[in-house]
Amino acid sequence: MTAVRPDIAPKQAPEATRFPTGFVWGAATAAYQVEGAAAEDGRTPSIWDTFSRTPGKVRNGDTGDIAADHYHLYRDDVALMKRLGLKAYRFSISWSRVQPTGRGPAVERGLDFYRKLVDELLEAGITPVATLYHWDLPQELEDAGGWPQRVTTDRFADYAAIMAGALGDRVGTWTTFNEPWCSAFLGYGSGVHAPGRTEPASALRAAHHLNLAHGRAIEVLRGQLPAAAQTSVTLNLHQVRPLTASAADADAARRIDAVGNRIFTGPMLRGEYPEDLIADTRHLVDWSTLVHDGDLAAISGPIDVLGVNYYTPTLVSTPEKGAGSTRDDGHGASDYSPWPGSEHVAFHLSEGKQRTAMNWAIDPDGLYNLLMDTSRDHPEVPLMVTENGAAFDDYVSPEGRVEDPERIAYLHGHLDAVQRAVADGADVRGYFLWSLMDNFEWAYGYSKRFGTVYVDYASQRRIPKASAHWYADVIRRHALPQTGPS
Ligand code: IFM
Repeated sequence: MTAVRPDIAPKQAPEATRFPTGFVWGAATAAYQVEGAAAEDGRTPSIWDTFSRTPGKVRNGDTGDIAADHYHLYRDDVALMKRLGLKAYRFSISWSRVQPTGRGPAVERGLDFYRKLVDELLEAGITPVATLYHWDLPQELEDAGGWPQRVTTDRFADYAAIMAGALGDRVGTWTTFNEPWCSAFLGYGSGVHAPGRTEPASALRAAHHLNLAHGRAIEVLRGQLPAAAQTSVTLNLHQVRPLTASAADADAARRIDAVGNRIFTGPMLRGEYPEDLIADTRHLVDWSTLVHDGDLAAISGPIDVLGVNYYTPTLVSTPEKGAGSTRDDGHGASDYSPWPGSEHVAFHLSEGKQRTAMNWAIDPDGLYNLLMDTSRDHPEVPLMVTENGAAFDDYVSPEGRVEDPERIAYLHGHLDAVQRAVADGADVRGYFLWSLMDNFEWAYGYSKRFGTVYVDYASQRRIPKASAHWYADVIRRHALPQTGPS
């Protein structure tokens, strides 16, 4: 027998690092982006129905009228999720489907859709994760003033009670809002999202009322749901970086962190608005009258999980840096800024990084840093990556396949970042890929494909992309493959 000399022994592949026991593997969608059936079973228009019908607001004049027709195809979609081995599905509820006009009694036909969807998921062994609000305010509530009006928080608390009553016996994880920053600042600041208003003061007022509505809904959910239920909110926390080490760029980063992140984490997790945010914006709103006694206590009721969405970092400077463009912050072009009080900050594209079809730099370290920073700043709350993914220009090959190696590389890099953050102490409980399937990408319509499943909109045929098979394999192993994609 020939002994193998230690110095020439074949290199053993290192044992793949497994994700923590109980780490949740999921995929996410949102009602207006996938459901379609916009006028069926009593649903009334939301602000996105109105916005997408307004000429010039959405690319190609696309609307969510049909979208991926999930409303009719949900059984097939759940079966597909099961085949992929998904353990959880994060979806949102269309408020105007279950409570048309946003007031008054619920419509049973609307509630039935979600009951059936949830039952189908449970039957397939997939955990439902319900988001109450993913940007689609009933149009009648916008007509009454929308999120800048405090009364909208009353409507949201009523709606939360309806949903807890209808689904509380079968949904164990509830999220109040998805990315309230977008609702407030893209919806009422830059106007690139519905309802398309460009009023900096209204955007700040909307942010406070979204915070308050979150707190009030958490209280309602806590009062109605079984003790084991988990409550959460999902924030698109900006991983803000200064362009240079200058004091001016550090101040630009501080400002964007304040109005991009701490405007939500401050009241929700610390029970206070940051003083620097108030100073930066006090020429626009009177915070002392906007925030009533008791609001901060209501907003800061405990949550069980903080959802974090991450796609790309945010690189900022003072405007004198020249190369920066105050318009291209990655959130869509507008003559109006979504950064009230900090309109002068310039945004930059990171050099030397590959980009997605959204022109967003691919930077997994941003996710690592975001998870580490958030767990350092808020160690009391476990984290969940509730969205991460990428759009690429996917197409079906003549053989009927969709090869998306760039998406596999993106997911591999970002899941590796999650694993590094977990190894370094961040309490990250799971990962939801955005998105389960191609869908209506807001102002970009159907021109951007974020899905791990391709949707042929003409036939509504679903084709799992190569990344879906790759993700299924990761889920099965509970670990990343040893080598990244070439
Ligand atoms: O499609 C959106 C989603 O609705 C919210 N988070 C970002 C995604 C990609 O832009």
